[in-house]
Amino acid sequence: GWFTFLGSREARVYYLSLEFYMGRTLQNTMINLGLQNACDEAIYQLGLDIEELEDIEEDAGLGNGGLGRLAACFLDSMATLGLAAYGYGIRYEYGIFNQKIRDGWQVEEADDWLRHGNPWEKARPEYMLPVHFYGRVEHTKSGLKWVDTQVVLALPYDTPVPGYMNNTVNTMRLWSARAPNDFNLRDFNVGDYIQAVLDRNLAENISRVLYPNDNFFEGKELRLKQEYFVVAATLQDVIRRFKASKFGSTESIRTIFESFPDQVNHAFHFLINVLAWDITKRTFAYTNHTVLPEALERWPVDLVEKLLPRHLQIIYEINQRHLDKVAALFPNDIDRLRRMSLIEEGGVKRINMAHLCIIGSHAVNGVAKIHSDIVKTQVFKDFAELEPEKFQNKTNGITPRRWLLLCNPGLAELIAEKIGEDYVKDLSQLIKLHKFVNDDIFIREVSKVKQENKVKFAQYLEKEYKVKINPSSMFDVHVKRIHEYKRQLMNCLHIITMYNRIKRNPMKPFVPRTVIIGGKAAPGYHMAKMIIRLITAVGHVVNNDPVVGNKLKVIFLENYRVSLAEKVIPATDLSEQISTAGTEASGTGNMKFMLNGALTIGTMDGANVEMAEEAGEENLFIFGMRIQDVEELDKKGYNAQEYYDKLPELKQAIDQIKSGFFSPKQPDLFNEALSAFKCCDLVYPQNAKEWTKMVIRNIAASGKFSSDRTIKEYARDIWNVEPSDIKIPPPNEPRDVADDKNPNCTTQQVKL
Ligand code: AMP
Ligand code: H2P
Repeated sequence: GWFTFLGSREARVYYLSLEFYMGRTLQNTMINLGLQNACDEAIYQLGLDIEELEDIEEDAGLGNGGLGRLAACFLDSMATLGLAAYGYGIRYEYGIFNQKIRDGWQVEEADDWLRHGNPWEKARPEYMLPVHFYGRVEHTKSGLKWVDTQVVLALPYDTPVPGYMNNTVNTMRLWSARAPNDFNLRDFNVGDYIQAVLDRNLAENISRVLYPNDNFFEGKELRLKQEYFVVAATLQDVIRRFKASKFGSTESIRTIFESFPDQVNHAFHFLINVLAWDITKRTFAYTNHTVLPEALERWPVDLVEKLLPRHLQIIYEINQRHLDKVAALFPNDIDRLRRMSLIEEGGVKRINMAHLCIIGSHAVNGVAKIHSDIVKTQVFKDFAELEPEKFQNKTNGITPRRWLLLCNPGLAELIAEKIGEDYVKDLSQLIKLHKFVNDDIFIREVSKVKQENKVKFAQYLEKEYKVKINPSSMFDVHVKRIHEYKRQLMNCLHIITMYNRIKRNPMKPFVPRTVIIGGKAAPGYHMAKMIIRLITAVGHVVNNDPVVGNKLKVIFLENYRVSLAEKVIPATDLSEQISTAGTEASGTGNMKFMLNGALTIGTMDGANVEMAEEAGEENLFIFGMRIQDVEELDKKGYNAQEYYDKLPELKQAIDQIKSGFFSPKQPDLFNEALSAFKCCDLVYPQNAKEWTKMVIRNIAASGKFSSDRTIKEYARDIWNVEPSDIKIPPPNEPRDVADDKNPNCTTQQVKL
């Protein structure tokens, strides 16, 4: 969720997220503060290797995948654009698990990322706040009261977020759960002091661990506690800051709340307990990140009633008013009322959280054109008919600082030589590279940088994992969370098909290929884990077949994470973005590969559609069904057998998996994995120069996908705030990085 305070230059933007997938901080800080060269030089003088030092830092893995990394890119862009923006989230003691591969299977290890301390954070005990849970609702003379609650304290930790070369440092504030000192002593366990101290863990478990699900809703009580914890603590903090500001301090409470929406935007039920419904709507905006039905939150009413009894009553009240409005506009349309209700009946009664977000916000947006269309015309069609003006698109982006300057200095420098350095803050300038598409020297230099990146990555793999790959083969990379809709299984069928082609005709020329697949499976997602096992099994057979030799290698990249993405993406030739049309909301990995000079093999899904629009469809390898084809096929009924019967190579691959060819010790291992697949046709590159020209056309066309552009659009169309690119020079006395006792200092400034 997001929200902003104040429609003007003083506005504060609040980005609330259960995930901030920050990765490492050291190099990014040096780059954004313009200190990288000085630091490199100093470290070199000390006889040390800066890259070795950088590699010691743990990733801050407080996210699962694209959604959490988007939040991190947005923080960088908001600071770079000079918006007074705060990221608010949870300081998980354990981030996303570390993935180990044992005997070809995924095993999970706890991510104890704080073991050696975290030098980037500062605890702020002076801003600790209470959050209430459980209890009951009492009728009193002054109205309904929520009483007998259990209190957990929210202790904030601040991390600075520097903008790129603009003397601006924003704050990411993450809450840690602390038990009050009288926890379980006052009301319970009287006399059992030891047990009461041990029970403090129960309260502090709220911020213990990140839920490792990607695109999947699991209705766990602890997760609901996490969600309420971050919202309740953050809203109190925001209101406290507002009251202390020049807008809040001299006003009466009533007036404060009247001017609140102009100053804060994104969506919450908690707030209506404090503010009126229309103020809530004007304050919040809702961004939808997925349309997969199993990912959308539907909290059981019983659970909400137990944890937040008063909030449930308020949700019922909101629903009543909402349905009255719908009924007035669409009389006698009972089915529409059922579809649009916040409460889903039939079976377990549940609250549809997306419905609540839509009606409680002034804007609703998807994250790529195709996705925003689906949101508006399919998934939330009824709501768009009610309030069409709410619905918008904001295509995702990535920060060019981390995803080009930091991870691919060779390419960044080459680009700067041609078009200057301003593109780092205005990525649309990459279009100027177009005039070098036929420049032989530039073509050679671009392909040389790619080759260097590939050699470096190959050396890394050999050192860390003892696997040898051929750096002159094509690096075909499929890295992202393992999920059926992302179709790693289809990629695997393609690998088997290539293998069979080599075996059938070993003398026929074959473009040597190294297929690299990486990503974590949610620990409870059985099929995703089976897919990993299939990939490692196929790799075992292919990599050890002397007939195949150097032509084809299959690597499962262990423990894919932000810092590993920074290594593999610049070394990639071919980027796999092959989700079924209509399933991947946007994707952001696709953009990182495009910017780093990989060509995309992909479906017309998510932001791939706009990448093809920018670069020209002829500069991507687009294949597969379009969204209309998927709809038609769904109507007609999808019959996998038909494809199996029609396509002999596919039949062979499936038969091999079925017969235990890749798992001789356990021939029936993969039977269940075979139930779902789709097929595809590929185009192979043959001509190195033509390939690099396509690469240059892609880089030149990737300017749209900067998160700076995304944030500017949110600022203009949804938050009504103005980015201020030019910052006031720093004052003489340096200020405490997160000193928000200076209410007039919207962004904090650091003296270098
Ligand atoms: P996607 O759009 O699914 O390709 O993923 C978007 C981005 O999220 C990637 O480029 C990575 O930066 C990050 N990402 C996705 N999955 C993971 C993962 N398992 N571990 C670390 N980072 C990931
Ligand atoms: C999700 C979507 C992506 C989208 C991202 C950010 C939930 O992340 O599926 O398509 O780009 O949000 O909006 P993920 O990459 O984890 O699947």
